[in-house]
Amino acid sequence: MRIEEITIRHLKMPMKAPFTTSFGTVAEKELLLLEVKDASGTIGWGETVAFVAPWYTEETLKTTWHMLEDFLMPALLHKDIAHPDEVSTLFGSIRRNGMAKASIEGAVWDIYAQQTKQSLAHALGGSKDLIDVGISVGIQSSTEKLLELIKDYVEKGYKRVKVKIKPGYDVEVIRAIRAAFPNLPLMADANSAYTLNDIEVLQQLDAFNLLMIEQPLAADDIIDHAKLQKQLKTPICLDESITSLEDARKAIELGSCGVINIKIGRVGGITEAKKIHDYCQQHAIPVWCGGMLEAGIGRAHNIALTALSNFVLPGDTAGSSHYWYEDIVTPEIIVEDGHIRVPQSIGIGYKPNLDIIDKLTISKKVYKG
Ligand code: OSB
Ligand code: MG
Repeated sequence: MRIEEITIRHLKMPMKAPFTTSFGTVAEKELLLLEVKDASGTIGWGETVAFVAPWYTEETLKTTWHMLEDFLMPALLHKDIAHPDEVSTLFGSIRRNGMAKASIEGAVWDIYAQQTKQSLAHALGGSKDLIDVGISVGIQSSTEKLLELIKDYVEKGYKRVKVKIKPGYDVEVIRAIRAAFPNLPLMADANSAYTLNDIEVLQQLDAFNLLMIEQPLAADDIIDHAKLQKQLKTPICLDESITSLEDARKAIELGSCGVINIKIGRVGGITEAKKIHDYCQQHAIPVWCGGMLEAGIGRAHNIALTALSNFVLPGDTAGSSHYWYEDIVTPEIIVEDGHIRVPQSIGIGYKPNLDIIDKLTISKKVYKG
């Protein structure tokens, strides 16, 4: 294939409820949607996951646009490529900026799946028909409100619940959840809010039979996490700290974690995500697919990736209606009994809905190189 034209749309999507983590609140999601066209006219879609502010990692919506416009699109446009794995080679001289890279690489995978007449999941080597779905619950204004939400999610059939924690909103909150739901598969995500000075608080969480504790320490750390893991019974899951296969190898060698959350954007694309998946499988480290409050295109890519066999733990990719009044794809992505059915049709299995996309678009630019 040869990419000849890319349309970037900047979308603003109202959320049903604001999502709060230890680093801040997202009340409205902004994203870039990439419509990528190759010489034969096949169109693939990609979505950026960076937030407007650099809270989670260093990338923002504006840095992703800058990287796409000034470096990534010039490196890709009008080049002959035989396989999506070559995209990361074309981007090889550009450091980091994984979310920008992943947005365009995901669209190339979509085109590749269509041209080889297979589902994206199949193109990636995935064979699951159903994937298990968990839910991530943001920080709430009261424990009562949190328990009510969890009750609703448990009744809806989600396979595990993850709650956000931060200093001062941790042990007592988890204790209350455990008391109300003794057998719930439960985990906590700190989004880097603690340091080794908080080790006693983190050790108290060992009493609650959590599946794992996600990213307790600094977003770029694997050394302190290794020290912490030696003093915790609960497995540590790394999110922010893992930006590449090399990071995963080092973290596993050091004993910094027992689980890895794979996010396509954070690791720079589907090809790198697959490599991390395979490496973890060889080293008996279970993985699951994280979420970034994606709209339908990003969600569809997550679903296809999760069809790979070492995604053995429920992920954070909920259905369209969890965050959105109206998603940008049809059919809507639905969760039934805690499962999403992996589409078997050609490509990503969902169609971008241009009427809804146009309604949510605040600016648009076409690039032909
Ligand atoms: O750390 O996994 C995270 C949302 C925004 C930023 C970071 C994270 C999250 C989530 C929600 O936990 C995932 C989702 O529902 O998409
Ligand atoms: Mg996380």
